[in-house]
Amino acid sequence: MSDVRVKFSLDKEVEEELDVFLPPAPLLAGAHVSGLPSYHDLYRSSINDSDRFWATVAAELYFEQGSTKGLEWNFDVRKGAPFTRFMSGARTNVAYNCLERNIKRGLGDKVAFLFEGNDPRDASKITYNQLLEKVVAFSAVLRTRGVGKGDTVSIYLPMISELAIAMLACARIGAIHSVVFAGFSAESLAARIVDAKAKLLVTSDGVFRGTKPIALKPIVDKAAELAAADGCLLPKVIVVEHLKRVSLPDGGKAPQFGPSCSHERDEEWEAAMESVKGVDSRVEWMDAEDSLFILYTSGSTGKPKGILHTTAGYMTYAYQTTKMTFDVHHETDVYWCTADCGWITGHSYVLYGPLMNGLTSVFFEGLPSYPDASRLWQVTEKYKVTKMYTSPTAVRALMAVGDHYVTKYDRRSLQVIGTVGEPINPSAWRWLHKVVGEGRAAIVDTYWQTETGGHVIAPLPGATPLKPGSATFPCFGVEAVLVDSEGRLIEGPGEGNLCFARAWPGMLRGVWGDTDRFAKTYFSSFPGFYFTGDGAKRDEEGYIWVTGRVDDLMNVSGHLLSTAEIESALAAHEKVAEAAVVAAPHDIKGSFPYAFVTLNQGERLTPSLVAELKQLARTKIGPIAVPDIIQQAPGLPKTRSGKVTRRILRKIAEGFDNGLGDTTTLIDESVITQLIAGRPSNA
Ligand code: 6R9
Repeated sequence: MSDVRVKFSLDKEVEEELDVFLPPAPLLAGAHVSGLPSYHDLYRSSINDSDRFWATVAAELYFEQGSTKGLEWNFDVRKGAPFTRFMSGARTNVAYNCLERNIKRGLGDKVAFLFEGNDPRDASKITYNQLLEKVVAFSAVLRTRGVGKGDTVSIYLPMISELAIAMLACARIGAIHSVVFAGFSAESLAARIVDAKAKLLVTSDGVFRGTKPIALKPIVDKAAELAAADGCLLPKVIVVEHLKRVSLPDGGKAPQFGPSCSHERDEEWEAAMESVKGVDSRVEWMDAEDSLFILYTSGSTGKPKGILHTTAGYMTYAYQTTKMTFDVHHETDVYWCTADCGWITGHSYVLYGPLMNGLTSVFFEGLPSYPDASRLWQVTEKYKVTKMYTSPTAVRALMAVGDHYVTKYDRRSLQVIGTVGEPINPSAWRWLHKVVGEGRAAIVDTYWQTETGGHVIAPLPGATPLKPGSATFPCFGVEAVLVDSEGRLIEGPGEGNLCFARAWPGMLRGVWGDTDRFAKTYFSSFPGFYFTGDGAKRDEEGYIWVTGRVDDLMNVSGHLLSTAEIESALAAHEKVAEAAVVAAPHDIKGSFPYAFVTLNQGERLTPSLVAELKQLARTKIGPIAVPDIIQQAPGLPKTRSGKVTRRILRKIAEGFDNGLGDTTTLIDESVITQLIAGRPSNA
C-alpha cells in the first residue's frame, strides 16, 4: 500500500498532520469502482439521474414484475406526511433473491455459510441448495402454524443456523420478522412482542457465551407471561434444542435449564421440521413496499422504536452496498461480518447483503475473546477470510491485549477490514491497518444506522483515499449535508448536524404503529431533511468525520441506548426520586452510562442499593444498559423550566471541575459543587 503524507486542515485552529492511505494496488485492479474519479462520476449520476442509477442496480436482481418508477419521497413535513417509495408496483421476494436466484446462476453447491460455533470445535457448513431446502421447510412450518403474509414473527435466537433460516423463511412467505437480540431481558423482549403483536416466536433452550451457559427459554417464558398480562397472547413458540449439540467448554458440565418445551404453545424445531416433510411452500411475491422486517432501536423518549423496512428498496440497497463497500466478488471472496443478527448490521451484512451477492460467509456464534483474544485471527486463517467486518469496540479491546494474539495467525488473505457502530478513533484505525492488515488491507469505516438500512457514508476499497477516523464520502444516491441549529445548510468545511437531503432506497419507511413518531423523530428538527441525530465535521476535501450523537441517545460498545430508558429503569426503585443518565468516555466501550440519582428523604446510596439499581437496569433493559457508575445526587441541575441540564452532568461525569459552560440559567447552582465533590473516586 502506498502511504502519502499530506497536510490538510481538520480544524481552523489546529493544523494537524495526517496520513492519507491510497487504495492498495491489488484492490484497484479488479474493483467494481476503481479510482476516485470513477467514484465521483458514478456518485454524480446516482444523484442527478438517480432513477436510472437504481434501475441499473435493480436489474442485477430478480423481479417477478418490474416497475418504471424509481424513488418518490417527501421529507418536508410542511408539505404533508413524510414518506418514501421505491419501484412502486414492482413485485419481488428478498429470500428468492438470496437463494433461488443464486441457485439458478449455478451457485447451488457453493457454501453459503461457514458456521463457526462458540466453541472452535463446533463448525459446520451449508450450501445454497441446502439452505433453500431448510428455508422452504421452515416456511412450511410457519404457514401450517397459522403465520401468513403480513403477520409478525419474533425471533430470539443466538447466532446459530436456525436464525438465518427463520429470517429467510419469514421473508419467503411475507411474514415480518422482528429479531430481538438474545441478550435483552424478559421485559425488553415482552415489550417488543406486544408492540409487534407477534403471532409466533422462535427461540432456543440456551446458548454458551464463552464458558458461560445462558438460559434463553426461561426468559421467553417470562416474556410471554408479561406479554399476556399486557393483553398480547403469544400463540406459538418454536424451540431449537441447541445446548445438546454444543461441545462443552473443557471441564464444563451440561447445563440443566429444565425441559425446553414446557408449555402447550411450545414445539421443538426438529419435530416441527419433521412434521412438514414433503410439504411444498411457495414463494410469496411481495409488492415493492410490502413490509420485510421491523427491528427495534432505542428512542430518545425511552420507548424503543420498531424501525420498518420494506421489500424492494431494502433489498436493492443491501445488495448494492455490500457489493460496493467490500468490493465483493463471489468467485474469490470469503466474507465475514462478526455482528449478531439481533442488530441491523447482522440483517444487512451477515444475512441479506452477502447472500444476495452469492458469497460464502462465516456465520459466527462466538466471542472475539474466547477461547482467547486471537479467535478472530484464528478464524481468519482457518477460512482464509478476504473481507472482514467488525466493530471499533472489539478492535479496541483486542488492541489492548497485545499484538502477539494477532501475529501468531496468518492474515495474508485479508483485503478489506470494515468497522461499524461508532466512530473509530485514529489509533484503533491505525492498529487495524498496520498490525492486523499489515498495510495490505483497505480499512473501511462505515457510517450508517438501523434506519438507513445500509451504509450511507463509507469508502470504496478500490477508489477512496482513506483518512484514519473518517467514514469519508457519501454512498451512491445519498446526499449527506450538514445543517446548523437553525436548519441552514453549511457549505464547505465546517461542523453541524448530519442530515440527508433526499431519499435512498434502503431508508426506513416508518416507525411500527406510530406515524407521528416517524415524522417527529426524523423530519421535524430540520424540515426538508432526514436528521440522523449525529453531529459531523466536513474537511476541505469533503471528508466527513462523524463525531457522535447530539441527542439523548448514547453509544455503548456500538449499541445505542436511550438515557431516558435507563433513567426510568432506575427511577422504578422505590428509594429513587429522580435519575439522570449521561454518557461518559470509556477506553474500550467508547462510552458508558453514568447515572446520577436523587434519593427519597433520608435514604443513602449504600453498596446494596447500588447493586439493586444495577440489577433493575439489567432486568428492565439488559446487561449493556447497566451503569458502570451510580452517584448519589443531592439534587439535579435544572433550568428554570425544569429541564435537567445533561450537558453539565456530562462534563461532571467526564471529570471536569470547571469549564462547565453557562450555569446561570440553573435554579440552584450550588448543586454543581456538591456533585463535583461527591464524584466517586473511581469516576
Ligand atoms: C449500523 C448501526 C446507529 C448510530 C449512528 C451513530 C453510530 C454507527 C458509525 C457511527 C460514527 C461510524 N455509528 N456507525 N458513528 N462512525 N462508522 O450501528 O446502527 O445501532 O442504529 O446505530 O451508531 O451514532 O447514529 P445503529
